[in-house]
Amino acid sequence: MRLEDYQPYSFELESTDLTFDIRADHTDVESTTSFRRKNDEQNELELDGIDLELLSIAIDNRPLTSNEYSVDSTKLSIVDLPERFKLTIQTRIYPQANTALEGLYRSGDLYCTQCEAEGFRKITYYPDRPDVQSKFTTTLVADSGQFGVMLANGNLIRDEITSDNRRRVTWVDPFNKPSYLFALVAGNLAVLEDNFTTLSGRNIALRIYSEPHNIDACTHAMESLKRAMAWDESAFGREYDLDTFMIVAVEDFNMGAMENKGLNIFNTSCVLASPSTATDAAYLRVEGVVAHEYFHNWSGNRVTCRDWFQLSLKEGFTVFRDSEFSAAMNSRNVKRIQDVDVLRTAQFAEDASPLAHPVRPTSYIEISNFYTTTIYEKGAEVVRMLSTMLGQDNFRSATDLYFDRHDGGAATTEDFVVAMEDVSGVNLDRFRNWYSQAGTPVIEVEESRINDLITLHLKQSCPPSPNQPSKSTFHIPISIGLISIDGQDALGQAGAANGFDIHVHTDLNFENPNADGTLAFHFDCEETTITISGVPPKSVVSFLRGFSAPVNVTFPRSNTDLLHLATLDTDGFVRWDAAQKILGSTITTPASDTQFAKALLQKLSRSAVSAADDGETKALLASAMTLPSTLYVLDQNPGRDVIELDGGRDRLLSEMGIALEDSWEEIVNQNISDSPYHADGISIARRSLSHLAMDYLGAGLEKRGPGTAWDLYYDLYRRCDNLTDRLFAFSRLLRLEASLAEKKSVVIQDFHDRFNASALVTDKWFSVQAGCKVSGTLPRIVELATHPEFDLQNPNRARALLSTFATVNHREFHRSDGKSYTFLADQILKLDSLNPQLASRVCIPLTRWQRFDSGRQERMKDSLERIQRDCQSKDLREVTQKSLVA
Ligand code: 0A1
Ligand code: ZN
Repeated sequence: MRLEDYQPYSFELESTDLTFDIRADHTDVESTTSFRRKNDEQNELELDGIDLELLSIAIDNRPLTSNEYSVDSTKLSIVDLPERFKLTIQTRIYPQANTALEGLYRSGDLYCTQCEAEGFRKITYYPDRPDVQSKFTTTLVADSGQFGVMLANGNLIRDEITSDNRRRVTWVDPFNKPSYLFALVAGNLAVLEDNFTTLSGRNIALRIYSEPHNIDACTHAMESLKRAMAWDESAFGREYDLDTFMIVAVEDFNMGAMENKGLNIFNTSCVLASPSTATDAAYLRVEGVVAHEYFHNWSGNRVTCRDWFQLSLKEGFTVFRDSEFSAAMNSRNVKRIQDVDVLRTAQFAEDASPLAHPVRPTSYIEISNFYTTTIYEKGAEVVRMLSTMLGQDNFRSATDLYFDRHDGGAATTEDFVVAMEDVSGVNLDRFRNWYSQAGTPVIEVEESRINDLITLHLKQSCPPSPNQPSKSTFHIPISIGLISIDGQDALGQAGAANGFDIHVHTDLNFENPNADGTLAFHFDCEETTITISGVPPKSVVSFLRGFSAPVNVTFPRSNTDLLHLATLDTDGFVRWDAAQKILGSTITTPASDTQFAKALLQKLSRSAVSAADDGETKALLASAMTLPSTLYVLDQNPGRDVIELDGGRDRLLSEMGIALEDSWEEIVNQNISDSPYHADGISIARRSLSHLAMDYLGAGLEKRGPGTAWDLYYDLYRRCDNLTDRLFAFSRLLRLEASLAEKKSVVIQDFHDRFNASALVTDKWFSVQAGCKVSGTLPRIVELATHPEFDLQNPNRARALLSTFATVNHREFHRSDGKSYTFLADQILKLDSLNPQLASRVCIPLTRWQRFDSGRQERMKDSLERIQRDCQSKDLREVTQKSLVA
């Protein structure tokens, strides 16, 4: 599929009536659609359809004979049509045999749908594209005893028992929508009900459905939903439009959740939360995903995408919105750091890989492969840069204009940018390159200093990416501050207020939007110079505040300057980033050179000991003291031996564990809590701080004598009342000395038996073992893949074992004999025949082969080649083919 081939559809759809007759071994679907031809020249109707049994087809109630239409494995076409006509098609489908979880499928006893991006064509023949919209009426007919709950988009208008004792319900959705937003659900479900009064005083009924035994775990999702609804009104002026909003939790789901109009369908992992079955991270994720799907009602549903090349129009914007929401509900700095961490490890890696693609791609083979971190997370960064450049008020006016202009329509990323330009008057020509060019730009900074004059020389470039050997200049917003010797902001209004008289000279346009000492520069040329005069001695430049653009910065600077920033900068991101730099370079350099890491951790851990009981402060300290991930360090040093780096990381952990033992102990004692579990900011921050300190402490103890850390973790494991602590303790116990094997298997069994009733915690049981980075664990992973509770058909379970193994367990996944790659390839090929979308996602870690040393590269490619040769789906074929080209 190519962006340049886009053609509008030749017909308009006035209405779509669907009837689903659900039977034990098949479902019959009847669809009646009213078409109107848009112009006289085009008179061939093309409909999409895959894996359908066509039972009948009629135009204006007259059945067609087989020579009046043509049908192949993906399309149905009819020619010579009147200007207006009603098309009725009957198809038969087999939801119980649908393991791809696309279209209508069964999850346990429940029937549900997943239609984004192109699943509707597995239900009936239809123009399955986002720019074709219609009003849907949906009727479900099914056994009345078996299906207490029968739902579809919109409002329920009829619910009756038929003469043959079947239940028949009809739902009408008054809004136009594309087929990808269609949904139905039928099953025996419990419901949690609540309501919300909108800004204009309308009362909305809120319902969350789950399996009866999980319904108590839905309250956190419900509270999150109400907060999201209120926030979208105040932050973006967006009000909900239907009378009911429903969420259904299902156990088998390929992604996190789906924004179907008025009837969101969620992976249970993104709805359910109770202290003993969900971690702190899960509580935050539920809040974020509930908000994300809800926000799609405007950024996605009311204004949708013209074609799938525009996917980031809804996804990037909606991720930006949910991230702002989470920042407002929790801590802004902590959320920013988490987002940047994900972006720099996952998205930067994608951008540097053979699968790199622009935020607005120009071609694809299988659209499911494009639900990527580039479309989502980099897309959100692009929207964030626009909001930074326009400032809060103009950005809000521009989103208002965008919603207003395109309400009920299908838009492009260009429409979004034009709305931003129209409101602000800022020229965004070079900014558009963020949508069209792949790759992470690099900014090289050189600083020189003569007396009170600082000169910053800036140069931008962008490495080549597939089909894009050379790049044009980006328009990059760069936020800069200056931190004085005693930690004061010395630039801009804050600088003036603090008694500094500093001047900035540059050809770049720049703004001084807030009084916080941060200047925002528009870096839209290849090279430039910024000079700052009147700088007091020993002040340090604070660069790329708030991570103002998704770029790689090379800025050679002394550890002394980094230490200054890590401990004194007023910008949370820069503080964290400077700490990561010191710790990261210590991991890659010989063990003797730990003095700056030690000085840093000493200062930060002391601050933690004396910190007020404040969630934000504690959480920020915990992230600043967390060692950078092995893969992030590897990406800064491509080609290095990943296991060596992982070992370097562990060594630093144990060395610092010993060196600062007293502080760690004190942090643990201060932050471990005996009061009942709460997922509020301060409690979450205390847990992360205490886990961090226990990591250092435990690593130090282990170094002194094998097995000595057992009691530290086992004590927590035994007495905690929540999954966050228990999972932490469980995972650390498994990492300890091999001589503890017997004790470990007792704990493994104990964890298993305690939580066997919860599928989500059993997933964790698999993932902790899969992620256990002890050499020689592959046989255990292989054993788990044949465990009776392992199930390749359940995406959560498959990911818990396979994706965790491939992304977390560097030590064993990257063993040098390549046996783990072979194991993963075997599993991917098995998965391919069941669920191609999932198989292709599980394959991603192998496609990142370029970041590893040459030996591993060869073995990873061997596995990719075998997958390419033996795979069935175009999903996997696209991913393996593209990743092997480079
Ligand atoms: N639009 C959803 C993501 C999603 C995409 C594809 C799916 O099935 C293949 C399911 C969900 C979101 O962004 O939340
Ligand atoms: Zn989304």
